[in-house]
Amino acid sequence: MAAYVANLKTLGALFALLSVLLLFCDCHDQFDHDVFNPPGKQKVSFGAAKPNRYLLYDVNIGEGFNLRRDVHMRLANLAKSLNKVEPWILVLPPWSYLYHWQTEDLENEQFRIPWSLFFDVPSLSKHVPVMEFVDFLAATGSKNVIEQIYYLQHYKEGWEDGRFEEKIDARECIERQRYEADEEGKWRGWFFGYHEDVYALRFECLSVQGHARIMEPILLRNTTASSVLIARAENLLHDIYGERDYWEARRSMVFSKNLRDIGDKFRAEFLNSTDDIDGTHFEDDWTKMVRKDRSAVGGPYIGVHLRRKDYLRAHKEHVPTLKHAAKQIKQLLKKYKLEKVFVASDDVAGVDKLRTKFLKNYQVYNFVPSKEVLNKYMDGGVAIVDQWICAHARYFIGTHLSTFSFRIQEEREILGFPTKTTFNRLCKEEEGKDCERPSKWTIVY
Ligand code: GFB
Repeated sequence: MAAYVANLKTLGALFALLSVLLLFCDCHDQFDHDVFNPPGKQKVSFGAAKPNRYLLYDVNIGEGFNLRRDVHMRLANLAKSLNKVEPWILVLPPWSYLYHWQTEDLENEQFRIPWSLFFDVPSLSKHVPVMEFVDFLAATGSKNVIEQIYYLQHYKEGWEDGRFEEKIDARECIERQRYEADEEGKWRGWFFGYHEDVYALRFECLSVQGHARIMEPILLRNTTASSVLIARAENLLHDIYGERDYWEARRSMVFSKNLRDIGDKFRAEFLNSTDDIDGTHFEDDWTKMVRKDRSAVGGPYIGVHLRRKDYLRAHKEHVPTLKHAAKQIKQLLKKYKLEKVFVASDDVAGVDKLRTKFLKNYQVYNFVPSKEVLNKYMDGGVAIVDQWICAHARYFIGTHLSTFSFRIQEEREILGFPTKTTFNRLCKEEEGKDCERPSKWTIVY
C-alpha cells in the first residue's frame, strides 16, 4: 500500500511538471490544424491509392541463363519507368527446363525454380518492386489467372528499306506460339512450368521493333488488365545499353548469399583467395557499393571461362582448340607470375585434358560440386559459383560472344577491377592478329 501511494505521488509530480511545460510552449498550436492541409498552403487533395498491377514476362525457350538475365534487366527498367506513373510489380519468371541444364539423376527436376535459389530477391527489389511467381499467384487469390498476354514477334515484312524504325502494332500471329484457346476461351500454354494450373483471359500478337519502353503506352493506356505477360520479351531492346539504369539493374542482381559463400569457400580453400587480401569486399547493400578507384587485386589465379559444347558449332570461327587455349593461358600465367588457373567450363572432359595434358606443369582447378550442393542448387547454381570464382581472379579471360563471360565481366566491374584484367577473350589460332578484343562496357554509377 505504501509503495502504491508513493507511486501515485511521483505520478502527480510528473503530471504537474508536464502542465507547466505545456504552459510555456505553444506545442498544442502545432496540432490545431489538419496536418495534410496546413493553413495558408494550397489544399492538397489525395486520390484513391492505385492498385498494384503485375508485369510478367517470358523468354524464347532456347535461350540460356545469362541472356535471360539480360532480358530481366530490360524488363526491370521498363517496370521502373512504369512505376513513375502507377504501381507495377515485376513478377520473376521461374526457371524451368533450360535447354543447357541437362544434368540427370538429381533429386528434383530442374523446373519451377524460384529466383531466390540463385539471387538475393531483396537486392533485386531495391531497384524495382519484384515478386516471385508463386507469390503472384497467392497475391491474386487462387484464380491462377493472367489477364492479358502480349506475344511479341517481328514484322512479317522485315525492316522496310533495311531501315530500323521504332514501331509496334497489333498484328496477326505469324509464328506458332505456345498458347491456344481451349473450348471455354481460356488461353492455355506455357506458364513457366505451371501450365496445368494457370491460364490467360486474353491473347494478342504484337509486331515490334524497338526498345523496352515502347511497351509503356500499351501497358498504361491500351489495357486495363491488372496482370500482363509479355511473351518473347527478348524482342525488346535495352532502353539505353550500358548507362546508369542498365548498371543499377545489373548491380541489383546479387547472387544468393549461399552460392556466394560456396564460391568464397572454394577460393579460400584452393586458390588462396580471400576478400581482405584481394580487395574484393562485397557490401550487403549494393547501392552502397561504389568502386570507382578500381582497386580490386583479385586472388592469385587466372580465371578462364572456356565455353565449348554448342559453341564449337555455333561460334566455331572464334573458339580455340584446347591446345591453343592452353598456350594463351600459359602466357598469362607467366606474365602474372602465377601457378594456379581456375577454369569454368561446360566441358568437364576438356578441363581434365587441360589439367593432365596441356597445362600439366601448372595447377588447374575447376569447381566440382558435392552431391548435396548439386542436388540443391542444380546446374544453375554451379554455373553461378563458377562465375563468382572467375569474377574474383587476378586476371580473367573469357569466350568471345558468350553472355556467360559478359556477366562475369560485369561482376568484375562491380567489384572494381582494372579494366585490362577483365575485358579479355580467348582467340582461335586462325584469327591471328584479327582477334578482336571484347568491347569495354565499363560501369556507370
Ligand atoms: O549462360 P549461357 O546462356 O551463355 O550459357 P552463352 C548456357 C549455359 O551453359 C549456362 C552452361 O547456363 C550453363 O548452364 N555453361 C556455360 C556453363 N559455360 C559454363 C561454365 O563455365 N560453367 C558451368 N557450370 N556452366 C548462349 C545461349 O550461351 O549460346 C544461347 O544462351 C545459345 O541459348 C548460344 O545456345 C549459342 O551466351 O554462352
